[in-house]
Amino acid sequence: MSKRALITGITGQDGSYLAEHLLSLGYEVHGLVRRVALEVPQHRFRRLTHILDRIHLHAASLESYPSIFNVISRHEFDECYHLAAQSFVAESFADGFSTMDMNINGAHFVLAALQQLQPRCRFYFAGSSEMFGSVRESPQNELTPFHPRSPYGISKVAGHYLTVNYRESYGMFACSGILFNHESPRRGHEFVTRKVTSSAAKIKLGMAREVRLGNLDAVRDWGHSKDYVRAMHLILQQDRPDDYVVATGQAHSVRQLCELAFSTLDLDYRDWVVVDERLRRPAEVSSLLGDASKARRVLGWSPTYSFESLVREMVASDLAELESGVPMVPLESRP
Ligand code: NDP
Ligand code: GDR
Repeated sequence: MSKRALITGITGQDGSYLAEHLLSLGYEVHGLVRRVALEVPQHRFRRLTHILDRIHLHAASLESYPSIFNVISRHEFDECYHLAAQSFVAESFADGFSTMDMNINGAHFVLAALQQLQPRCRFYFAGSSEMFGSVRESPQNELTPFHPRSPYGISKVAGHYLTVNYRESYGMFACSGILFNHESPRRGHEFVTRKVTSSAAKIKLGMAREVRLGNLDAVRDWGHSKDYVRAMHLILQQDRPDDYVVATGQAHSVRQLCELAFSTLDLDYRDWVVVDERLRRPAEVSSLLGDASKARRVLGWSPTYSFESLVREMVASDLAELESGVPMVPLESRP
């Protein structure tokens, strides 16, 4: 019998790679999507086009407990990956209230519905290195104290502890993956890696004349989403539930990201990058670096992409997409 998994946030970067990964392992994959996504599938399902006929989609929203309860009451799931969230840190400063609502209540709704209806379903929470924020030590591991620096980071700390609390209170197999930044050609354009790689490609093709960025000195531990969704799956395959840091252990600055992305196209980033102070955040997380020794030891996980191969893949993909003139694969069918 194949296992059945529910992925919230299946239309996002990680959700789409995780769905592919689980399908390749023989899972029956279900996804939770917003009702509006079903209404404009060409745009909202662009990361899922190639697998739409192999997954089952259900309409629900993080703001609505009844909609989540309804989906979980209709199907038995072996595993639930809760990835849906307002995931853009800068946006959480602009609208902290809706970020808190979606990210904290959303996680709580999924946990509560599972506890009531399917307490044996294994649960994964998408925790984040943003929980470390103003870091107390470097590199950060599972024992490093949290000090979030944004409404987003605060919402993820709450979701993390909700997960731990359901595990401790009800004996649920509930785990939090504390994942450091991970990117891919499917990354949203608002995040700095994709902004830089797509802008470099546009500049190369004469379609843009500059890219405006905020803090070039911010340092992040960047990995590839494909590697990180493998870790999510492994976390739920262990004998006992636990929390894990997932990271590459290699840190680079936004400036180094720019240098590499532009040099891949024989460009000098200093000719094209404009620092715009308005893009700085009210409170910045200056540097994050993960220590994933526990994930390596217990899960047997390790990343396959280097920073260089990640950035080169993203630049090549953006260039090819722009040259083809077809930014998104057209949708042929809808579920
Ligand atoms: P994305 O922003 O690409 O995807 C977010 C997903 O959440 C989308 O499918 C989106 O649906 C869905 N969503 C947002 N709001 C709602 C809502 N109100 N109701 C239902 N669904 C909603 O994020 P990623 O794939 O990059 O990240 C996945 C998760 O991992 C997130 O929780 C993120 O915070 C967390 N994370 C990500 C890291 C990273 O570096 N990528 C690192 C650490 C944690 P729609 O398409 O309709 O907008
Ligand atoms: P982050 O990713 O906030 O770490 O959250 P993002 O790519 O947005 O920022 C990374 C760093 O780059 C700096 N920066 C800029 N960022 C953006 N977006 N745009 C700019 O123009 C710019 N200039 C400089 C930022 O200040 C920051 O320091 C991501 C998300 O995926 C979260 O959901 C996830 O939890 C964390 O990674 C781990």
